[in-house]
Amino acid sequence: RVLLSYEKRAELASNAVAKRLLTIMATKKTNLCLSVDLTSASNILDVLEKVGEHICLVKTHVDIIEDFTTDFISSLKSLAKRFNFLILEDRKYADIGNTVALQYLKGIYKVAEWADCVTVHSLPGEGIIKAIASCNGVNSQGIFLIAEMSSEGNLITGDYINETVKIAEKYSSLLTGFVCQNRDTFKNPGLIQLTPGVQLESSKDNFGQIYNTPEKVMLEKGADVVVVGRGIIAAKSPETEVIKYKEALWKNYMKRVSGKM
Ligand code: UP6
Repeated sequence: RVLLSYEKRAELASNAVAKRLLTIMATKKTNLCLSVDLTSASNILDVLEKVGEHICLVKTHVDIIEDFTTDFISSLKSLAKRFNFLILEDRKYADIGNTVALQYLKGIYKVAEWADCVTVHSLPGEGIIKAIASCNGVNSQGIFLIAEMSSEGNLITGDYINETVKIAEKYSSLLTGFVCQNRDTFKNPGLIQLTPGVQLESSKDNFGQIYNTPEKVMLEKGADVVVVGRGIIAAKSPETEVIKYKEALWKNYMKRVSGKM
């Protein structure tokens, strides 16, 4: 899987969002996802104005925004269109299917109306995937299933990972990919490995987040789309930093597909 180009992977993907994302990555020559974990709508939009051309995906946590409005969503969508990136709401749904469908469609945020894809825990079982897929949002739906986490001491076991991958095989056309940390976690080349926990230097934060380098996640861990949050948004100049990440990731992607790893 990891030796194939994103163009080839786009051909092999059966999920429409996976196809679109892989095509954007190949066209824009970037596999960087910005995790825009800021609490002010205008700060989010400002950062995206500056870095939008360098990313394939923006990852939001919409429930941390203090001044959320539907205007914010309109602006976010127009930036996504202008710069050609997709939107992933990292809600990490984890309840029974019926509740998740309500959380996805209703409430203040109406995620189904604007997010191209969402993240979902496999913990409740396959009903959670069926529930999201049954909601007819405006967009074609994409789902990233969480198979592994980046945080130290997380409770996910080998059996949990295997069972998660089995569910994914059954619903592969509904899935965009996995949130996971290792290249051996799954084999299907039509699914995308989204890997968070990345900074330019290996390190940890105060709450157990573990950071690996771009080189390590691309060459050893098999990441396809790489999520960077504070490495970019907490930097003095996000617009300078975003280019460093984009280039470091793409250089290692090129190494990987040319077989020089
Ligand atoms: N995230 C992880 N690890 C996971 C899953 N998701 O860090 O296993 C998310 C976090 C955060 C982002 O919720 O939004 O990725 C990482 O941000 P950071 O680069 O600032 O640590």
